[in-house]
Parts: sequence; structure tokens; C-alpha cells
Amino acid sequence: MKEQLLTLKNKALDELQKIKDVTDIESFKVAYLGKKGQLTALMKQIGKSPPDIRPEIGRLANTIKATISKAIEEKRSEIIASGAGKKEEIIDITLPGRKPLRGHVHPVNTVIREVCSIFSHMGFNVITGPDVELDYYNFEALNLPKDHPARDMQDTFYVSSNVVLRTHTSPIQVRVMEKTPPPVSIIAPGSVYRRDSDVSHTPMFHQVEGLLVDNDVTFGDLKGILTAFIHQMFGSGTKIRFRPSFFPFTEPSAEVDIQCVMCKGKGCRICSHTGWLEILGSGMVDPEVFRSVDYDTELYSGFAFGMGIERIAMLKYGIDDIQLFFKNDIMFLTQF
Ligand code: 2NM
Repeated sequence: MKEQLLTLKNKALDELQKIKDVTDIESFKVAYLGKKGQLTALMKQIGKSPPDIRPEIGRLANTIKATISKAIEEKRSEIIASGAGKKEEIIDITLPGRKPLRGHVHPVNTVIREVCSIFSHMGFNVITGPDVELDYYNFEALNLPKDHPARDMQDTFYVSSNVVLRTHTSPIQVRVMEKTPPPVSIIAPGSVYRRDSDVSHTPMFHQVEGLLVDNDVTFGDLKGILTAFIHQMFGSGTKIRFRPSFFPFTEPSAEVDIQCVMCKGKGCRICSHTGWLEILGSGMVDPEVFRSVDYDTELYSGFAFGMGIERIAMLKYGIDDIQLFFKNDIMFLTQF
């Protein structure tokens, strides 16, 4: 039995050395170690050998099996490494290459760029600021003191008692006014944060706000600039209406509607059958805000406005679910 095992081992190792092709290794493996292989057949006989030498033969058989297995794997690596033994590989050099996937601008950023570009051409400077803000710049300086009821209107993420995630981009404008005397005309894009999450609200979204301060700025200037913006953004035939509203930082205040882009004013699901879509808030900067930044309210006046970018992108591209902007679904994003 012992002789037979050693003879088989030598025969197997000799045969293995002569192999030059990976596919031949597979058949070799089956021939010796497979269910009906030669070594397997011998191992089945071990039970018939005398009990006193049976353990020794068993150990020998297992060692031989391990030796052959190891030699097979070494041979396989050797053949693969040498590059030999492959069935002839044909590379078709006439096939076109694979195109690398190209990234592109997110629809929210496309709209931010478009809004900023329109105002840049009217002489506004694009300014950014920190997402994490002092309570002072986000609320206090904007005529929203600690006990003001309007603070509850915006559910705020607090970082600490006097630090918040900005709920609008107005604090950027306060920072600019604080260190720049008038005239000032700026546009402030960025992410804003509110504790709000349902089908039509996300806890982070984007805003663009604008501010213009100079001598003798009037509500007529506000109407003129916003009308010019809307006509460039939505088309020169777009009908506009200014509706009285309230914001703590402007007085008087107005919300601006455009005629529904879907039904052209006839009334549909998108405009809740009113024929109008609200697209921005605006107003004449409240003198209280100017006092916070040390602007002389006798000499200067100004207007400000703000808009939610996702809302505008939804109207522009006909998207009915705001959540789609934040899912990073390639199927959605590659459409723009
Ligand atoms: C809006 C609506 C109305 C606004 C006011 C200011 C500042 F800093 F000048 F006081 N910035 N933005 C403003 C005014 C924003 O968003 C709906």
C-alpha cells in the first residue's frame, strides 16, 4: 500500500512537470484527485490495510494529496505568469474604446449659475459666506430679536446657544453691509438649513438672495430689477404680479408671482388652480436692519429679495418631487 502510494506520487509529479497548458491542469487534477481519480481510488483501499499500520498509511496518503494539490497550484501560477499555455488570445484593435463617463453640473447648480449670471450682468457682485452662522447674523441683525414670534416660523438647527446653521443667506448680506459703505449691490447664493422634512421640504435646500443699497432706491427700482430678472429667467412674455406680504427684515414687503408656466394662467394642479406661481419674496430693507450695520437711514434706502432654487428648478424642468434633487440617482441626474 505504502509503495503504491509513493509510486503514484512520483508518477503524478512527473506528469505534472510536463504540462504546458492551463486547461490540461484541470484534467490532470480530475485524473488524480477527482472523485474517480487514481489517488482517490487508492485512498478508498486504506480501510482494508492491517489496523496497526492503517493510521500511518492514512497520514501518508493525506500528505501526498496535499503535496500534489500544492504542486498543481504552483504549476498553474507558473504557466499563467509565463504567459504561455493560453489559448491564443485575439485582441480586436478595430473596436472603439469605452467612453469614460463624464460628470456634469447638478440641475440645482445650473439654476444658481443662471440666476447669478443674470444679476452679475446687471452689476451685482456674487458673495458667499459661512453655512454655520452666529445667531446674531442669522436673526438678531435682521430685526429678529430673541423673543420675536417670527423666529418660530423658521425651525432652526442650533449648533450651540448662539451658533446656528443659517436658515437663509441674508446673514451674508449683513456681513457685507457691516464692512462696506453704500452703494452695495450683491447677490448671495448658498445652502440653507431648516428643520423641515416631508414631501415638499428638505432639511437643506438652496437660496439666492439679493440686496441693493444706495441713495434714493425706491420700490420702483425693486420692481424694475425683479421684472428684468424674471423676463430673462422665464422668457420676456412672462406675466408678473407683486402681492403685499410680510418679512421682519423688509417694509413694505411683497411676494412675486409669475403666470403659471404649465397652464399659462388657465389653472392646473401645479398652480393649485390659481393660474399663478410664487417665485420670490422681496421688500424695502427695514431701517432696523440698517441701524444694525450702522448705515445712515436718512441717506440710504435699499431693496432685498430671496428665492428658493429647488422650487425654481422644479418649475423650469417640470419636476414634481423635490427629493429627487438630493438622491444622486444617475438616471435622474443625467437627464439635465
Ligand atoms: C427674502 C425676502 C425679503 C432679504 C433681506 C435681506 C437683508 F439682509 F438685506 F436684510 N436679505 N434678504 C430678503 C427680503 C429675503 O427672502 C424671501
